[in-house]
Amino acid sequence: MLQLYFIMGSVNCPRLSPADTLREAIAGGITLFQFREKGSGALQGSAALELGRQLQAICREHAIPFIVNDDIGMAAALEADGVHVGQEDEPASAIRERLGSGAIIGVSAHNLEEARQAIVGGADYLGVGPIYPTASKDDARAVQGTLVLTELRRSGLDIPLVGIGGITAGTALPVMEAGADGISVISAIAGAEDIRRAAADFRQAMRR
Ligand code: TZP
Ligand code: ICP
Ligand code: MG
Repeated sequence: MLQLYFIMGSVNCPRLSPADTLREAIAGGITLFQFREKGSGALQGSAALELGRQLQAICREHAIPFIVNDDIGMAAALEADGVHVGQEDEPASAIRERLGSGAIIGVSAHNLEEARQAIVGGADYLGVGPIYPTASKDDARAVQGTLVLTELRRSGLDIPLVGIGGITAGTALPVMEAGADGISVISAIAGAEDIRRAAADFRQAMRR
C-alpha cells in the first residue's frame, strides 16, 4: 500500500483541478493518497472539508486508501482510512483513541529517537525525510539523503518506512534500496505536465 504514496492539496495542483489530478495519478498507478491542504492559499474550514470529501470519493471508487494530513477532526468527520501527523501534533496513542484501532496512523520522523517514540505510540508507518531538497514544504528540516533510512534499518527498526522530499522517478530506486517500503511524492506527480505518465514512471522505476 505504501509503494507509491501520492500527497497533495489544491496548492500543489498548477494545471488540473485536484480531482482530475488525483484521477490521473490513480490511472498512473499510485497506491495510497494523502490529502494535505496546506501552505499559502490553502482552502480553510468547510471548503477544505468539501474538497477532502470529493477526493475521498474518488479514492473509494478506485479502492485507494485515503489519508488526511494533520487534521484529526477532518479525518474523523470524513471517516478517513487514516491520518499522517508531524512531531508537533498529538501523539499517535491519543489519535488512536480518537479514530479507533482500524485507523492507519503515519508519523513523520527525522531520526532514531523520534522513530522509536512514534513506534511506542502505535504508529503504523513512518514518513522519513526530507531525503532530497524540496520546495513543497516551507518548514522542512535539513536534507538527510538516503543515509537516514539506512541508519534506521541498521538500528533494527522493522516498521514500514516511506521516504519523502524531492523524490523523482530517477531517485526512487536508491530510496527503496536504502530501506524504504515506499516513496511519498508531491511535486514530481502533481506538478508534472502528464500526471498519469509521471506516476507510471515511478512504478516502472521501482519495478526494476
Ligand atoms: N514533508 C517532508 S518533505 C515534504 C513533506 C510534506 C514535501 C515533499 O514534497 P515533494 O514535492 O515531493 O518534495
Ligand atoms: N511523510 C509523509 C508520508 N507525509 C507527510 N505529510 C510528511 C512526511 C511530512
Ligand atoms: Mg503537522
